[in-house]
Amino acid sequence: MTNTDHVALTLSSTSVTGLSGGAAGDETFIFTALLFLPGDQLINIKDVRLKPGAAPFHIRRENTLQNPHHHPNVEKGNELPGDISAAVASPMTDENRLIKAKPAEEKMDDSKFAENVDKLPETVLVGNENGIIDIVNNVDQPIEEPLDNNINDHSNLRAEVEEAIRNPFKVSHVSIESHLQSMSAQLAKPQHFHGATNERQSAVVAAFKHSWAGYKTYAWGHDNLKPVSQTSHEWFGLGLSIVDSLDTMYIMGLEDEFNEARDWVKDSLHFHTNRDVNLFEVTIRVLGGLLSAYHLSGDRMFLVKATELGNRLLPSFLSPSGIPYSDVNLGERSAHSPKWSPDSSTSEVTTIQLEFRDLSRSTNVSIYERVVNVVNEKVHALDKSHGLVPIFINANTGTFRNYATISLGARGDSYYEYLLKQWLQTGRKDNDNLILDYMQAIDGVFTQLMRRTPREHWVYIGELINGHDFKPKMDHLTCYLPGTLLLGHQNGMPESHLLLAKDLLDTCYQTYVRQPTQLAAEISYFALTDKEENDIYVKSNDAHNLLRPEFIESLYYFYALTGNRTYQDMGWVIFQAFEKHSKVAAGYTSLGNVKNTLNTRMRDLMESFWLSETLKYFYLLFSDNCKEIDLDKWVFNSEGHPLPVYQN
Ligand code: DMJ
Repeated sequence: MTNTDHVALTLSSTSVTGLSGGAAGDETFIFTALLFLPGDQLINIKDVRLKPGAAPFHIRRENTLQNPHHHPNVEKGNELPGDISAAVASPMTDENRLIKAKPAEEKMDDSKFAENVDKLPETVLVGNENGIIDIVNNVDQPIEEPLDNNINDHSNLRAEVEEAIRNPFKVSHVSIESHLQSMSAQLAKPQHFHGATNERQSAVVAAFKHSWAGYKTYAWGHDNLKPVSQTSHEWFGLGLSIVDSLDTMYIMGLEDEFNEARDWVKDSLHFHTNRDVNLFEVTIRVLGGLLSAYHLSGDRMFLVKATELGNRLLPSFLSPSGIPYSDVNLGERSAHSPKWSPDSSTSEVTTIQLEFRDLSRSTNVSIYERVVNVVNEKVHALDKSHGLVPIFINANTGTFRNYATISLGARGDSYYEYLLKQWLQTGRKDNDNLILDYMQAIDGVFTQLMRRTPREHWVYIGELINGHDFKPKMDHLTCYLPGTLLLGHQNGMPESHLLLAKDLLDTCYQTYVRQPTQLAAEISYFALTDKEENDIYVKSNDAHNLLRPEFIESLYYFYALTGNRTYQDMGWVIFQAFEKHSKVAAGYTSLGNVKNTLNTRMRDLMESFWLSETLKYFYLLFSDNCKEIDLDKWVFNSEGHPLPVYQN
């Protein structure tokens, strides 16, 4: 394929047959010349075209708690309305902006946006006697819906779940195939993509093909490729790289590769092995990957496999509380807490809902959605700290672990992501706890976790150790947040979310371009005082790069929702850095040290999220059509798999 090739692909159901490491390295930061180029702010509010009538939540903030670290240097006149305005007013000067923002070349067509968010409740935030912020609807009372509050309180649900576990090849007492046959008219129709249309997209496709060739040669059928030793890596024994890649290949127009992966799924993907797997990882990667492949290709074989897998994952939900156990044995169909702890990770039990709900909506079998709704309700009912959640939760008691860390990084991250995305998936319902919890959580981020560095004023999201003690540490995982905040703003969240998104995106970019390799470390630290040598720094043990997608994902949302090509240029810098430092003869490898170009210490693993997320988001970021995937119609799961938005 040449750089300018256009691939026309029309796949139909009939045509388709087919966390640490690193030792001491060079601690010196190298600043690129670009860093000091004069320019406008990277993101201008006017770049962002809000859906007409959006921003429906009018929040009175006079009673909200103040974060004293919000705005050390904001001058009067720069302030935005409300007490958080100064918190997000950028202190960045023109001199230290990286790249001058370019005008949007793709004009957004407002008429194509989904219906306005015009029926959402107005809310007010009031401080209660404990200083905790309550969100109070000042319009209608929430609509009471019948809930399966606890799977054990509802013998029907429990009995249905147990029946599905006993007969994983059946739904509603018939084979999965017969059931789907009976609802043929409602099954997904194939989507159409045209392949790469420019040199940058073609370069990403070439990177995918290089990765795929290495995987095929040295690790076919195994979970991951070890591209340096040219061997395979097994985690769950589910061919993770194949299943995670299906939709990426479909979107990129790689018909031959898609078909060979499809054949492997049909003939060789089995779930009967007596082996513990992680509920969350298998849900986002395998269930999400199969469902996305089904919705894009219209090939019902993927839905059959997804349904069998859904049945085999159900034992996790038979805990005393309804909060799922983290580990499930797909063959034995039993589940338990992790061996090392009685607790599940909070992000894990709250990052399975998009997939289970989609499985129910796709099959007209309600149990999958009902079991995850129980989890939603349980977690919603728990006490939180300013809307923020501890990172551990006990599946037996259904309570958060006392004094657990609060973080938007590892084990906390996608709780917040899925509050918003579930609300989008279900048609942005009025008075929905999901969006109210999301808003309260982001307010908690503002008041409890967000700070600026003292000299250069980079905005970052820290952690609360023991739930209380602030630590100026941010995982790369947190760099998903700018994209999620922008997506929320596009759907009616307040202006402050946009401004935080913008500032945080800038900071995440810095975590890349300040490193000699131009690749971000797994964890970055931020100065608390102006006595520290650097505003942003990386400890030697945190200097690894695992080919993670989060920042590229955020760049994608910024491009998709603004059409501003500046974000493509930022992504291109990073893509080239991966090409330079991570590419090896048999694929792309994780690195142990991003702080020294001469000693990157290859770690020899190509995680499946490189294929499902990082390369997919690069490809979509570089598209000439910022709406190649319409974010009004599709919602990406946490592993980068697009699933359809439903109207309710
Ligand atoms: C992916 O598996 C998912 O994005 C998950 O939500 C977080 N970790 C990895 C990528 O970094």
